[in-house]
Amino acid sequence: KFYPKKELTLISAPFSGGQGRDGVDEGPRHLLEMGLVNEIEELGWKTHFDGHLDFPIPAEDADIGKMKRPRYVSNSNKIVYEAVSKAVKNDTFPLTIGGDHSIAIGTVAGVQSVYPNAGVLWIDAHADINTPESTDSGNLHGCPVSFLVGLAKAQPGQEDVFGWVNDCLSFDRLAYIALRDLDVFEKKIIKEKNIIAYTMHHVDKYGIAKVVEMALNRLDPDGDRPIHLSFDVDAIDPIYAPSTGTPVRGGLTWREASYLCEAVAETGNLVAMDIVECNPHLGETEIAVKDTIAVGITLAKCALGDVLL
Ligand code: Z70
Ligand code: MN
Ligand code: MN
Ligand code: MN
Repeated sequence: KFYPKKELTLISAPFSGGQGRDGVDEGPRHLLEMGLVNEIEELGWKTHFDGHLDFPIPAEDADIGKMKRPRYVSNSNKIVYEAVSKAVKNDTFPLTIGGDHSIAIGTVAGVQSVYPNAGVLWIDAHADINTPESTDSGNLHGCPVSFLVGLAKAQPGQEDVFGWVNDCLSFDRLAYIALRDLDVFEKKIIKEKNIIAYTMHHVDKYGIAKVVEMALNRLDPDGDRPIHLSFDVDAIDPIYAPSTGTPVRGGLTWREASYLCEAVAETGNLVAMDIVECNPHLGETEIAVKDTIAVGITLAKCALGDVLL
């Protein structure tokens, strides 16, 4: 089992360059203002927080193929990578709060740099596995997984800005839960590579408890892999988490999402977590925003052992 120590490094990644909507970079500030650190400390975790990461905007950042803001996304992720790998090396639990999901290039690569056998549980309405060629939107938050598993390759003559990511994750160490909005290429690659993937259809068919159990059994058959939980709040139904860039109906309930995090915590193997895509500028009302931020805090608490014991 990993982490009996209960020491956490909070990494704030106020980054929105992986998609087109302002405000997701303000997610971290809202999570902090709503008391994230205090809630974590009440669970007995010593928490280190050195302030928000700073992501310089490159002077020149022309599209590369369809990719939008490639240098900004890559350079920012190098900063996230350094922060996460340092936190893990210091024997602390990195909780990274975004920001859009492109920051998981850095968080996953950072965890993998210290735990090269770690499994990644990707909880999301989307698979985020588009390549720079397959993406329709050009938004890199729809592509982080393709870089991590080595599907994204710079084309001849193209500047290789993501070359440093270096396919650190093997297909059998990735598992999805809550998928329901996939592009044609994404469905194809999930089948072709036999990626562990549970959609909302599976959640309805088996229930969340069984789905988490099956996902963990396949991701970590011997129960000896560190687990990295990368949680996109759009996995959750917009009834509960409306303030996000790409809300998709038919998602996890608050309780299913909470249970999922609790069940992962229960393995004792969770070594890192990301909470991404809270956008406090979106949402019909102030209550909608508050609800979404509150969901983010709840996910962190459940993953950090609240209600267990
Ligand atoms: C689409 C794309 C997306 C959120 C990922 C969706 C992108 N597949 N949206 N995460 N919130 O643009 O690649
Ligand atoms: Mn704001
Ligand atoms: Mn995502
Ligand atoms: Mn998503």
